[in-house]
This record gives sequence, C-alpha cells and structure tokens, in this order.
Amino acid sequence: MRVNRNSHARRRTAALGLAVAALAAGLTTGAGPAAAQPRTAAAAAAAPDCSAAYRIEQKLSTGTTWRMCWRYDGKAGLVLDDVSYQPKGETKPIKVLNSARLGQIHVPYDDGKWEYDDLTGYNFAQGLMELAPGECPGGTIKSVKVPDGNPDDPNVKGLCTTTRSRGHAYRMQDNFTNKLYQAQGKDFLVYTVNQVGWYEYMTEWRFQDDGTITMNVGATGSLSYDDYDSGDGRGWPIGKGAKAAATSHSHNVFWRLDFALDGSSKNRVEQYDSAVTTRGQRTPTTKTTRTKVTKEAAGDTKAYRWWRMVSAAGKNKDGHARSYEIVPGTTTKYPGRSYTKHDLYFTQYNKCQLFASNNPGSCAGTGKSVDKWVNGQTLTHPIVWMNVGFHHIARDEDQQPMPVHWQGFSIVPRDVTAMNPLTPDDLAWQNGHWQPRS
Ligand SMILES: [Cu+2]
Repeated sequence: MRVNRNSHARRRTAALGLAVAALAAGLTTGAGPAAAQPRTAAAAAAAPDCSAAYRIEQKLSTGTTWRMCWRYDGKAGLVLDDVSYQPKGETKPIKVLNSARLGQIHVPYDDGKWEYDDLTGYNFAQGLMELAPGECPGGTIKSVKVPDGNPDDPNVKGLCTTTRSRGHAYRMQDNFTNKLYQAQGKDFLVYTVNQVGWYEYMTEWRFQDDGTITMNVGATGSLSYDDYDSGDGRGWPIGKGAKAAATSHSHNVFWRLDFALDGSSKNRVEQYDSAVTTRGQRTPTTKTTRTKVTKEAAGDTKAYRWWRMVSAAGKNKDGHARSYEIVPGTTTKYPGRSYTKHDLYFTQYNKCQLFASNNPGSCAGTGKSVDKWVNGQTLTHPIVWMNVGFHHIARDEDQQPMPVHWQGFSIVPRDVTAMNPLTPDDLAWQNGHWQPRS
C-alpha cells in the first residue's frame, strides 16, 4: 500500500450543531447591521506581484488574447489576479476580474462521522503535485513555490498552461452566397493538481476565445482507504458481493470571484426571472423581469433565473453596458450547513473574507462563513461566491484510479463586444437588424 503523504492530515472534525437561521428560498437579504464590517476597499487595488515569472499571456490562434497574473496562496492554492480579455476587434485588454480563486472544498460524509474543509483545514495548497510533461500536452509547466511546503524543496513543477480545441465555435451557411462560415474554438487552460488525503483535485480554469471563463474542480485519485466501513446503508458495495461499501459523501466546492469589469470594482448585480403565462388554446406568453441586487444577498438557482455583473465603467461599441452572466453548473445543494444552503452569495468586498467556511484569520466580528457575511451591506464592490455540490455515491468503476468527476460553472460575456468576438471580417457589417446587400 502506498503511503499517502497527506492522510495524516485528515482528522475528525467536531460536530458543531450550530443553529442555522432559516432562510427563504430565492433571493434572501440579510437584515443585520452593517456597521460592524471593516471596510477595506483600498486593499482591492493592491497590485499583485506581476513580474515576468508570474505573468501569463496567451494569444489564441483565433485572435483572442487572455492576460493574467498568477500566485500561489498557502491555503487557496492557485490564485489568478488581474484577468483581462482582448478579442481581435478590441484595441486594448478588457479587464474582467481582480481575482479568481477557490473559496473552499467542503466534504461531509453521509454517516456524519467525518467532515472536512480541505482548503483551510487539510493542507490542500501543500498537496500541490508535480505534473509529468504528458499531463500538460502542448503547454508549459511552471514551477511553484509552495508556502509551508516541503522544507527541503518547496518548489513544485505543478502549474500547467496550455491550449485546447473546443470544437465548433460557430457555423453558418450564408443564405445569399452559400458560403460556409465556420470556426473551431480554442481555449486557454490553466490548472493545478492538489492531493488531499486519498483524493487528487484538479483545479482547472478555462479561458475561451469567445470570452467565456469556465472554472471546474475535478476529483480523482482514489476513494478514501479508510471509508470502506459503511455498514449502515450509507455506502455502495464496490468489492466482490456485498463487501467494501464505500461511504457516500459530498464535495461542496466554492469559488470566490472579485470582478472588475473595465477596471472598476463598482459592478452592479442584477437578477433576471422569467414567468410563463398560459392562455388557454393561445400561445403562452413569457415575461422577463429584472431585480437589482443592491444589498448583500444569498441566491438560489432555478429554471428561468439568471444573474449578471454589470460594468459601471464601460460600454461596448453598440453603447450597451458590458456585463458578465453567471451560468451555474449542475449542482446538488447540500442542506446540512448554513453556508451550503444557497447556490451563490453576493457579499461586499472585505479583505478578511476569503473562504466560504472555516474562514481563518482575525476577521473580528465578521463570522466564519459566507452566509454570515450576508448582513445588509450595500454592494459597492460585490464579491461572488458560487457553491457547486456533488453527492458522490461510489460505483465499481471508481476503482482504480477513480475517474475524474467534474463540477463547476461559467461566466459568459453579455454585451462585452458589440458582436460575436469571433465574427469573420466580411460579416462584420451584419449588426442589429441588417438589410441584405444586393
Ligand atoms: Cu468523492
């Protein structure tokens, strides 16, 4: 048996049994006092160390350039700062994010015996794995100095940057000329692998040539060696016959996004909901309404609901405010903890509030988890916390190694450019209600 270097770090956590405030479904705004929160907006502007070794710039073959700075945090692992997007038709980079990072990986087991906060409690960052060249095909593997890492050699060749094809970005057979317009999309990928206990987590950031950013965590490695004991019906047998029931558990992954559209953190949050009204035999109608989210809030996904972050500073060439839409991924929301009860949270920026649960540091009076930070402040610098859960009931195929299972979400440009950023030059005139040319 291979000795797992981090398995000692897995310890049983105390069952806290905290009382949880009942929160209504949908948009929930905390009503607590705002005055107790320290305000540190100036810290947001603190420039990351972006010397050449920490700068990432990739121009994709379709003409889009992504730029960012990377650093490695002793708890969060990979952090991407100052992320900007420049499609071929733009003369300068369009800033999207001040900072993007994981906000927690919370892993409670179904039998109630174990519960882990992998980032803040179980040395996720220190588990950075060296990547073999074949794991970063066509790309570059950067060396990462791991805080509190191996004292003999804290440098791990563990950060991959590479590109990948995505399949069709678009296809259109021109109605008038019969000309085929098609493009194969290209993505820029940045990823690390971190071992925690028996698991290995892939943290993948995917920057598409169409402006979309998709963030995913993939879990692989091995099922927990210590959890084949499920005799109480809370596991799934994965050995011969009814033997070796691997205990079922959840992976609740949080991301923390600090937007800065067009370089300003004063973004506005909007929620959209659509309602369909039936009208007997006539065609139903659908009405979409916008709700401005001006104060800290918890939100829940449902059909016909979406959110966007709107730029306070910039418009596209059509005169429309730039924005990024938040597109949730498939999730199984875990109702067991106050901080996992909602799919996303909008909180006012606070430099102390970095992890969705078990938040360390001296954040006096601000509470230990993201749900506590929704307490009535006006959003002048909103932070987005996304919670994506996966309930893992093991299957025979999980041995061995365990196939990667992914969870995550996307942010997608909405009116960042006036047209498709990949529009070919000879279609660039077809904006709005265009008239066919003879
Ligand atoms: Cu799992």
